[in-house]
Amino acid sequence: MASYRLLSPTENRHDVRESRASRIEKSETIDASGDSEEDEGGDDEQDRMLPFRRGDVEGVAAGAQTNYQRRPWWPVATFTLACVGTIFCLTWLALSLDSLGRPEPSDLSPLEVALAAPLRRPDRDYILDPGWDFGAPNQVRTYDWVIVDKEGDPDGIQKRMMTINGQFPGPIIEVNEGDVIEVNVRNLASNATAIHWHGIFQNGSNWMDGAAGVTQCPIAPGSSYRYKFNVTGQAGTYFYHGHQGVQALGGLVGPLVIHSRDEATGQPLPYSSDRVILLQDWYYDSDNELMRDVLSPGVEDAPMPNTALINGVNQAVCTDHPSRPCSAADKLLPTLELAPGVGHRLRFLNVGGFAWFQVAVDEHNSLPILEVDGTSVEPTPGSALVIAPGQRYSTVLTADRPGTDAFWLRARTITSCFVGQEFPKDSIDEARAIVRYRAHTKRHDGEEHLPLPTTSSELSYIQTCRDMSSATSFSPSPALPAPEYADHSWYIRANLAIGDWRLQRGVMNSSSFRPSLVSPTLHRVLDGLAQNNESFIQDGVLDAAFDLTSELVISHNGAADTVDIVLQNMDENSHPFHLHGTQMWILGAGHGYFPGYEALGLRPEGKGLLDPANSSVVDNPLKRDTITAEGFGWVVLRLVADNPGIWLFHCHVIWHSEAGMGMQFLSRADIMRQWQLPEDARRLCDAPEEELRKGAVPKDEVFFGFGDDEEG
Ligand SMILES: [Cu+2]
Repeated sequence: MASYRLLSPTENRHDVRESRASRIEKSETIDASGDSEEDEGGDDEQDRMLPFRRGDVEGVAAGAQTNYQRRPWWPVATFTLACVGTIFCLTWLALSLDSLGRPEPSDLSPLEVALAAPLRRPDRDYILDPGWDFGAPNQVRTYDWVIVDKEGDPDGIQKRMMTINGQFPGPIIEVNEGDVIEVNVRNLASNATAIHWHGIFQNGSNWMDGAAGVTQCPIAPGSSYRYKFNVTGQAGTYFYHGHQGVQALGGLVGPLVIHSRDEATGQPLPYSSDRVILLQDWYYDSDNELMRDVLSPGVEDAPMPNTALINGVNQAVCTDHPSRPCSAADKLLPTLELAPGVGHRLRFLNVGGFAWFQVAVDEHNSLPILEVDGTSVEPTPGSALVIAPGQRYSTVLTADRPGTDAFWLRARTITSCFVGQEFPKDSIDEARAIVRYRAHTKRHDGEEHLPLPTTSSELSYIQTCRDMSSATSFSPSPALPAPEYADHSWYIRANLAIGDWRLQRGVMNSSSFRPSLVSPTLHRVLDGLAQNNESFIQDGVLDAAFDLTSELVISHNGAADTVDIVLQNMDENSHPFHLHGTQMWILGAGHGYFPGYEALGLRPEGKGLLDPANSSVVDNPLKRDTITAEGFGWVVLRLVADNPGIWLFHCHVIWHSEAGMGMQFLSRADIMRQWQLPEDARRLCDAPEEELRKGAVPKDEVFFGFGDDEEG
């Protein structure tokens, strides 16, 4: 059992639990195998939570003995019991009468509750629990979500959104390493959906990965699905998002934090508070219409966002958008209230679909980094972050600047990532939040009207679009050495290409990914393996089992094959590539053509070190789940393909992934052939195809004929 050193006093724990009652419906302890059981250690646990209870009781008893030693004991005991009983009865009566006067939440349907909920989430919702029990027994953490369409105005301009429980962004999931996350999703929206848990390994639960058409059929409108998986062998900052079409853009996104067991004691940089900060680009037009437009014949540029949000908020300038319903008067910017003189952990997540962000806090030139996509790193000096869609960084900000107590936190979109494209004149390319030093934090969520910061930024605009690791050396801590020898090396070319009917599509080698929403890859693989179909068992490119023009699937059957991906970006745009289920070591990256393994200190095909005395390339390279391949550049990634399942590898720019810039890796078919797909996972596919396709990318055929007319 880990230590409880960071526990706050008992009453604080009580408050925290009360305020979180709506987040966590119930929890139960589990044993090491993940099975549920009754709370056997309950008494033991309570004793630890109330360390002074026994002593206090003994003290009272001793006092009583002194005062009443000449009287018989029973009248005192009877009187005390009578008093306690009366107080209990009166309290119960008062509570019952009080509740009679209020409408019971159960009188309202989940849809009504979600529609009535305020869209905006209070700032305090994204502060991690200060009384968190890092040593709690592993347990099932249960969340009930209703997905609803809702008119929202994150920055004042109204838009049709897709929300979880009527709020935006989604609720935080906060768990310990080894816990089980259970999310009951009830889809009351008009489009089908699937929820992907970005960065979660899903070891042994591939069908919970939430990639529509890859690991599951979408959850049709009106249907429900229970996601249940454990989070073992990983900790840090993650998120979840809709993985059908471009719906992650319209509100279906939220943070997920896994605490490591030694998080309270093992930090090289101390901090006194911990919170998540979600960054995202934001579009005013309908996401589905934008998707249809961008996939239409002759369209080559992705749509440019109208603005950017921090934790779901910004302030629009309504007069710039006379044709849109807008009221930004009540849009107070998010505020980070920080106790002065100490450090604060800020977990930045780029949950957007398109823009890279440069992030800094005015006048704070030190922003050391602790974590990169779930990998703990030696504290790495820095003053600003560059963060691609899908990436996360944890930093520690020390509230120690003299002179003033309010500063702007800025998240600025990096325009050099959009080659040849400009932001529209009326767009906002910088989202801001207020950093305020406050000794006695009163969290009134902006009810008080304090003066805004007057600080200015010294941040220079950057001219490149690369990951921070291209210029900064990150050292995972503890060290995570990569294998020296790769069993396979795959050369993958990624680009956007204009094909038939003048349709621009994302391409990997010669494949443009079209997921099958009615028959996900995982289901086909499991059926094929059950029938001993040889075409699913072979190693390498599965060209007999899949049509390579729409599904490039590469299989690794070895017990723990080491696999290299040499990713060559043949496009002027940068692409942030995300691999589901596994982290990747970055062995090298650069501009131009891949110079060959020798340039990295490795033998051809990655088969061992060139010089056995020099192993620096594999000693402790950064390991993460989302990396940027810069425009006309390359990266070499190494992974161990030991997680059984089918895993999507795709660009996290949503316009590119939905245009087909994705492929799949199949790992450990030998283990998968023993799997029995859960019935409820299979049942999602029973819905009619037109229901499953709601909110998905239109089929290419929809556009056929268009181009001919224009050209003819
Ligand atoms: Cu891309």
